[in-house]
Amino acid sequence: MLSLRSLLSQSIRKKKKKNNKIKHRNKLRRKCTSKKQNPIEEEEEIEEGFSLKSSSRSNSHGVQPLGNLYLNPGSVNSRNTGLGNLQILSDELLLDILALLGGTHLGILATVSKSFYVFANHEPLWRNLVLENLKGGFLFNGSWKSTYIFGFYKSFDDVKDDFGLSCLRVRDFYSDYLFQSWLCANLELKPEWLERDNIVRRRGISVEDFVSGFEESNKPVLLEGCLDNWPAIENWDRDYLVKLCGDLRFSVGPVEMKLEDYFRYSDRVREERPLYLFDPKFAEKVPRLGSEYEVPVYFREDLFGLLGNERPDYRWIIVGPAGSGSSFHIDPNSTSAWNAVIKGSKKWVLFPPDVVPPGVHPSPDGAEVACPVSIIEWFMNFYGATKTWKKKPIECICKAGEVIFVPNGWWHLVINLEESIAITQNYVSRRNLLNVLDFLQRPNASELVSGTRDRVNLYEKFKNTFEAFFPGTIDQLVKKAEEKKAKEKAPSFWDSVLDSNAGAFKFSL
Ligand SMILES: O=C(O)CCC(=O)C(=O)O
Repeated sequence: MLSLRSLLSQSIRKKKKKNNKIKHRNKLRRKCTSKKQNPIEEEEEIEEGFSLKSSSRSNSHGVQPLGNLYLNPGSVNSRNTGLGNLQILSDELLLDILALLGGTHLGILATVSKSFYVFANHEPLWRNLVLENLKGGFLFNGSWKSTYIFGFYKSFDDVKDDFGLSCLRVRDFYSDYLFQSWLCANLELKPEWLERDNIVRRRGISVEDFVSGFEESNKPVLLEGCLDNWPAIENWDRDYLVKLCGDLRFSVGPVEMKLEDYFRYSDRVREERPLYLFDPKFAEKVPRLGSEYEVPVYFREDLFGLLGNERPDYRWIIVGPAGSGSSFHIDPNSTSAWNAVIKGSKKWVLFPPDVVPPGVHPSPDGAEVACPVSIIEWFMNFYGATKTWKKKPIECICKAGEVIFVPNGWWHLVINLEESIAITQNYVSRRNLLNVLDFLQRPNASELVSGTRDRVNLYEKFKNTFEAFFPGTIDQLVKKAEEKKAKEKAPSFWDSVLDSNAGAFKFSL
């Protein structure tokens, strides 16, 4: 019999995104629904040990995975009967069409049939409407639909409180797409997804050891104890930040929000891909934030700094609730990065440049990446595949006070395990200068280069500025890289002895 997981993996929902820096308890184990309502979920709960978040919202419209239809003989999918001729459209296409409607028409459409009621109440549609129409000026109400209505009709009593909108449960509505969207928003991370911890950890190493042991070999490392002197570690929590930042707005996905409003949202939200605060101008907006941390000694050589204000975006404050994070990507412009956790903790999964993570499909020119809609979906459908891979990903949980080094070209995924505050910076040192120059002069630089308006000219500008400061260094680095490559290719003494022996043996036959 099909399990829920196999059903879900048949309908992998892909999202495409630019390969840029985006730049997102008391656990009560309980079953998805009662056995009678949902036999597959019941079985999956026992078989796979999935559990829902203690604060999970019920599957408000009663949508079931398609597999349940086949286990309920005689039942007719009310998804189809209520859509009329539109039933031939896939759920995804139907939702794309509904996304063209404004709030009023979406509201009216919800009254047409039970099926339209479910589709027209799909929360991501209302999320888009809120973000498009109210920008970052919304007060999240517990659901995007109520936030939208309250944003426009403040006197509408019914929507004043969280979850105040009445929700109808629709019987016999089967859709993998809608069910998975709800499931991914409400699923607790499985403990086995967090168990593997195979990153190298170092405390108090010298800069030389960092360079020779990790930067030159382009290997990740988790550095402990190097944020101890940061005032940020002591000071930064949500009360401090809200007070310090007041009414200033920070980049949150496509909008700008006040911190207070963002925390109101992140406290109440239960969605598959929570909005993530990721702001590259935080230190210009609030200079005190910039002065309460310093670049760890290992990362102080940052050659993009030679460009002054013309350098691409390079530092971000990152804030997000549990479940928020960054889906698989490679960092911009072939830079390396460090990411320091100030509050909370983050689960990291990293793959080296020559291994594309399962479920991730970069376009041939690398400008776009198709990957599962959410991080949870990746864990559900693809994480297991890595168990049998020879080249296992590097994984760890990075806790407050720790820094991870992300070498250039490495794929990485990050999920916050609790509300987290972090600082990350991308940089170019002499160890990755040639990679960066190579990246900046690719033929499709206008698509690939990010974090600056002057994408096409960045190569010339950076190369010329660097040459002016360090004449001849690029040639030296090229020569060194060629020597290294030749050394790697040349057979060792023993290989050459064995080769010549083998040859001698062959000819003596
Ligand atoms: O969500 C995070 O903290 C990770 C951010 C990240 O992957 C990046 O800055 O490249």
